[in-house]
Amino acid sequence: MIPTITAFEASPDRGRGLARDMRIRWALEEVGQPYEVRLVSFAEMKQPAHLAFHPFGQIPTYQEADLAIFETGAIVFHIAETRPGLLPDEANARTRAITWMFAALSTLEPPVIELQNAVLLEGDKPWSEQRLPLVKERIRGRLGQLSQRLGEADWLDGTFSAGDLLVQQVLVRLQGSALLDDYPNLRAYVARADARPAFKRAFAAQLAARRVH
Ligand code: GTB
Repeated sequence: MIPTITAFEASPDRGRGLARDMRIRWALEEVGQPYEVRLVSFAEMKQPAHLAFHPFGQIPTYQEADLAIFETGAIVFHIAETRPGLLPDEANARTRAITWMFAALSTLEPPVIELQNAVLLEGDKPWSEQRLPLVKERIRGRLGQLSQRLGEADWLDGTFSAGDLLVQQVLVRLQGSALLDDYPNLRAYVARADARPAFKRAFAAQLAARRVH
């Protein structure tokens, strides 16, 4: 059965691929799984019909036959578990790739979201100017560690995996800032992922969805 995902009817990022449906589209493209998209407005996301699929009233969601799930980490993991292409077959390599998925979402992403909130939601607060450098410093710390681990390798652990997909999707959120500039290998890593045909198809699809609305 063809899965259906949800995405913003009108993404505030104006098609820059920053909304989290991009992760799901990309994962589905990597494994060659066709999918359908149901676009939802901000108002619809808070209605009971959508809350039945997503208790926090957000996108993306994923429905396939009698399965309905939310949270991008769980969705990407489900896709990677059920189709070849995003996780290695060998047991230890597979577990290490899954480890990178968790690292992306629980170690790398929180400070990046913190920065976004500090700029967008708290930028007008009197203490914002003092806090912002601290938030940026925490991100730099993580980027330095990630950069060190990646070194000159193409991907974080051997071949491209769902772990790289999620790490790249966190790093792209920093592209508007200068934070990646000190880490040429991380910039190259993001560019390498951007160049993947599956990424390009997913990016074009979310952009096309945006143009319609
Ligand atoms: N932990 C959840 C997951 O990974 O699935 C987080 C889901 C989430 O944050 N969804 C956001 C949402 O539905 C959209 S992606 N927000 C609406 C709401 O909470 O009411 C986050 C996002 C939104 C906008 C931009 N942008 O414009 O650049 C980027 C990312």
